[in-house]
Amino acid sequence: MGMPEIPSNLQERLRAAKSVAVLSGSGISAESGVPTFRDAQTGMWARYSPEDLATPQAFQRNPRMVWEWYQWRRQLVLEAQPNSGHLAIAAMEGRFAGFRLVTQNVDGLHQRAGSSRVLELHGNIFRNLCFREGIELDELVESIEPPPRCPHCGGPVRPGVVWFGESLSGKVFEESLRACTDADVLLVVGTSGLVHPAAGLPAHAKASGTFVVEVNPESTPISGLADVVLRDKAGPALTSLLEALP
Ligand code: BV8
Repeated sequence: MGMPEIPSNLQERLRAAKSVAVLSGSGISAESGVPTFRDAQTGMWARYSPEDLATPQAFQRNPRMVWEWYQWRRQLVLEAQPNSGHLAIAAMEGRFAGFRLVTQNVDGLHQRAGSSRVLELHGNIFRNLCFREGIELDELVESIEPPPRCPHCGGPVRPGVVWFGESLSGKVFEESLRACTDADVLLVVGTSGLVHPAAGLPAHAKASGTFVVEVNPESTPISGLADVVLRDKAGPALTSLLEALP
């Protein structure tokens, strides 16, 4: 299968663009072998849905199980490599006067691909926080019964991600909203557009006059408002897009 065609209107928009923003979701990490949020969970986690595990209530109910789910995911991500989609986005950074990357992902693969100043709406799976105090921890006290404990108060340690029912960082969200609405072109890559408030960013961008592009093999609630849809996988589509740049 040849590389995806980039429509001429999109090529023109990118040529004229001073600022470009990208909003990515777990679909961009799929080609790295990291399951998306709505893929069936595999192995021992098959019977759980992420929405049931990624909540403060689940952690309070069963800290060991939730902690071990994150340890399993951390290992998966450490064994994964950034793919051509991550690399194309990292390369785009140097091609526009203004470029911002906003991600819903917590896997850190954009940073490993070379992207800088990544706005992580939902935190990062490799950070550790005290569940009681909310502060970030650099060292943990191992305990016989996982999760490890906070060295200050002895509380259980949790991953530094935003769980369902938890508020995003106001600062990060404001900066992400501005990045999307200030952009001449917004590339929305690999997201089902179901998780709010992140899923509302493309509509805000569109309302402010941004040219919105969706890159996703499947249609989503964002497809209807996109000016261009590249119904393709992120890797090949973003590689073609990068090659079409002046
Ligand atoms: C909030 C970190 C205010 C954790 C994540 C009831 C009570 C409380 C809140 C709510 C409620 N009802 C609704 C809400 C709001 C809730 C929400 O939106 N729920 C959804 C399920 C309806 N949101 C929240 O709770 C947010 N906080 O609202 O705060 C508040 C506070 C208190 C009380 C009320 C409100 C917090 C949301 C953040 C949750 N944390 N991650 C962790 O990772 O463990 S979200 C999680 O989903 C991931 O970060 C993931 O990125 C994100 C979104 O999913 P997607 O990235 O879109 O991934 P998905 O699998 O869905 O789709 C993949 C897509 O890729 C597909 O479209 C597929 O076609 C495509 N694809 C596949 N392969 C490829 C590809 N695309 C390109 N190339 C490929 N190769």
